[in-house]
Amino acid sequence: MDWKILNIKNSYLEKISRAKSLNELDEIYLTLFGKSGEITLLPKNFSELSKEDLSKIGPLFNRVKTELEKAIDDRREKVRESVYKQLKDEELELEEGSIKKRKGHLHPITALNEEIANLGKKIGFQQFSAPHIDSDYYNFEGLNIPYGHPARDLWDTLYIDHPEKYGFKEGQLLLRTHTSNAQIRIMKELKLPIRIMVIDRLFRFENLDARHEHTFDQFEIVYVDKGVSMANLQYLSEYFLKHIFGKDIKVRLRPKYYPFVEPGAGVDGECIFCKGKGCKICGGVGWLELAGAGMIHPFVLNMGGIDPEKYSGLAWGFGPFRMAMLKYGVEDIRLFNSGDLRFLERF
Ligand code: FA5
Repeated sequence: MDWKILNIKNSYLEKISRAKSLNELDEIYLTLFGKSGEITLLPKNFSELSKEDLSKIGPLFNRVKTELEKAIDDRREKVRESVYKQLKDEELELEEGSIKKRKGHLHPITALNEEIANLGKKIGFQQFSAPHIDSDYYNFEGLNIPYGHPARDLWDTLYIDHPEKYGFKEGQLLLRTHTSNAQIRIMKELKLPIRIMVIDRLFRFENLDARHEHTFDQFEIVYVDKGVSMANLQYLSEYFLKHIFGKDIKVRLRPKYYPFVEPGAGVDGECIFCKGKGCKICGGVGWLELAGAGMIHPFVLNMGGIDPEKYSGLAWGFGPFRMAMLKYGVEDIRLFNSGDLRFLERF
């Protein structure tokens, strides 16, 4: 064993002293100290050693490990110095036009949200905003989802401890799990008829995968007037989706339960990755759920101070991140928040 340790030491000290770049040193570091690096794996065999051998090998192993780490650090410093020196010695040749200007652009989600906002504005919908940190009442209770109701499990919620720190006196505080937390405020604060859109951020304690983020946007519509029906919902869905995806987009409405609408619907777009056949990205179903929607429940209209006998309303919450996946052919939703320039430069 001691022979093996010394062998690793000698051969790697030699390699380290010859390394000419930081990349080369990173590679050496990984072969030694990475998950299955030579140094990382060595102690696995220590259990086979006698006590006496272990008392010699243990300290030797620790010494060699520290020596190799230090050799890599020192060599890194030397490589850096020589790169700086080289740069200093090089003459900078600057001519007009020799530096390319990098032009920025809007993030694809911001661009899509702007497109949505303009489409809504054209047909008389105005924007409204509600708090990101909100009370349980606006996010759940007032939307017909009382404490302990099983439907709360539909939203994996991030609760906030010690609300007094944020200037609130009592009651449970949370990060809103949907833009529907705006609904009661919209009804209470605005005059009828109501045509509102909320395009904003929300947060969930989510299991992440190709189509689930923890921080994402929703585009909520609240439309309340006399005689509003599911036909308006169908029309508005088509209006927005056909403008955004082109008129060939295949959309389906299917029954879906939300406690704050009756009837409720899920709005799906055909998965462009498998053309409806079912793949990893759409979870094998051939469709990507783009929105939840429905006719506003009389309980919620009452909470908003609106008489459900006289008025009816529709609401939906679209997911612009999911829409952007379909529109731009993005195979993993997590790329949008990644800040990875290689991804952002695709747009
Ligand atoms: C809601 O959040 C309801 N508030 C929607 C609603 C509004 C229903 C008004 C009825 C009336 P849901 O949890 O299904 O519903 O989310 C709505 C949309 O947000 C989904 O269809 C999807 O497009 C998007 N979405 C949901 N979860 C995620 C996630 N983890 N990552 C990215 N997008 C998501």
